[in-house]
Amino acid sequence: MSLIASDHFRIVVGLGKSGMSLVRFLANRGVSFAVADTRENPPELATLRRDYPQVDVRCGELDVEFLCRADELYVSPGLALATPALQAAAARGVKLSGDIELFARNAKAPIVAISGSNAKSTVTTLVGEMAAAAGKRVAVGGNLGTPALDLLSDDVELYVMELSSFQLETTDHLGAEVATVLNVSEDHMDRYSGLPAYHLAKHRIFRGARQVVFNRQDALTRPLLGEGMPCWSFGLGVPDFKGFGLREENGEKYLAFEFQSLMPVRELKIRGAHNQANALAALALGHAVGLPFDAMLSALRTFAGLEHRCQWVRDLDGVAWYNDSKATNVGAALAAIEGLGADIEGKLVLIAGGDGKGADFKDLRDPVAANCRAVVLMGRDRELIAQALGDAVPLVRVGSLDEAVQQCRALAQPGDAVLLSPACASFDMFKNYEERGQLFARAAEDLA
Ligand code: UMA
Ligand code: ADP
Repeated sequence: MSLIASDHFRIVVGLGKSGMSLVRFLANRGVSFAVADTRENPPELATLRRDYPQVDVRCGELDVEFLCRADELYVSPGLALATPALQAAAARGVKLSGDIELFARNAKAPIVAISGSNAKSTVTTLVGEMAAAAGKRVAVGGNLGTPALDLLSDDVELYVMELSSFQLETTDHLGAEVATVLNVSEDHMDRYSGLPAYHLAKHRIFRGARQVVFNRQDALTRPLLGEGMPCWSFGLGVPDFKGFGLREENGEKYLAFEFQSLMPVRELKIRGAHNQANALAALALGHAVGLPFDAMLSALRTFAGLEHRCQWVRDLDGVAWYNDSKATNVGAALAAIEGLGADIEGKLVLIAGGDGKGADFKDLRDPVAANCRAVVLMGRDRELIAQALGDAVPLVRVGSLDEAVQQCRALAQPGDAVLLSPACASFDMFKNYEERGQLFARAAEDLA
């Protein structure tokens, strides 16, 4: 069964990476469809016109009459479902769906589904590496890397999927073998009415799941469980039955499962308490899908972390420089400030600011006061951060990242670390967080 009715008409809304994966998927299955995008020149327009010249594409403001020709709209995660034209179509009986729903209906191998405000990419990549080390034919992607539909293949034995709240909003029934929300802290408050709405979107990941993994240190990650649902936990405390955690033996800290020590923490290449939690989450997910411990531990010993996540750039005159450009929300920046702050002799000189997505920055104040020598502020929302920090530490305002790097060079003392961990998205000043991180690393490397 193709699991997609071919006698219906669909419209793909949004022609970015996920939209283009939908186009390929629908075209390969002979489904009739069109494409719409609110942008005049969406990123994949040239590819679509080259590879599928017969497909009807409408660019610019969404036309409700056009949308209502479809039985179902596959909406990009980049577009809010609250968009009036989408809501108008929905009110007239058009179903709003997305690429992950189609993926779930068509995937024949078990799915490990991973969401959370932070650490998704790190944990997804780790579970992927664990599965590969165990000899599984594993496909890794979703919100990270390859779009979900492009991963579908009869050869795949296990899917490891990073899923965003935006993708989950259009997913009715995922049916994962194991699902987790790693942590919940404010993010994307420009798309949600508040934390409850965001939390609700994230928890859609548990729909139809056969097993769950939750974070013992974050009550917001616990799903409402059906009776008898196998349930594993992770957290930095001592683990109990069905739990992954940390144990101390002869003065040495170990990653542990239930009452069994697995591996000394010092053998991990990824640093900081938050990364210990990430390693434990990956072990719990891998264990739930039957990966052997020896393969999982060998992956943990070699995984050096992803680019732009608390990544060491260089040492200069006794000051270490770290790129944490992926810290696009307050929770991620807090993990870096507290994690790295505890690891260094001196203080942090922090670079923060950008597009705050409607976040409240007040939670930064105390950790910044405890760990930072100064904060260099840039970007659209720098004054909002300045207000939240008050007089906790000296604040320096700059107009560019290069200027920020120069200021940090002047402010940092031997034993200190300079940390780019903006607590904000990058779109006000850069193409994306990767560009921000690369420009920071280059500017830091150029310092003499
Ligand atoms: N847009 C419009 N009009 C449209 C469609 C999109 O203006 O009709 C704009 C929106 O501002 C939107 C942006 O374009 O935010 C990108 O939308 P897109 O449809 O071009 O996006 P894709 O290239 O398909 O990328 C999406 C995910 N993007 C978002 O959720 C914003 C990618 O996650 C994901 O990798 C990709 O699908 C494949 O699955 C990126 C992301 O930033 C990495 N995700 C957020 C995050 O991680 O915090 C959730
Ligand atoms: P995501 O895909 O959810 O954005 P990443 O693995 O890319 O997650 O990490 C994003 C940011 O979150 C990085 O800045 C990283 O330092 C921070 N981070 C990593 N692990 C955690 C954690 N367990 N809790 C909070 N923040 C974390």
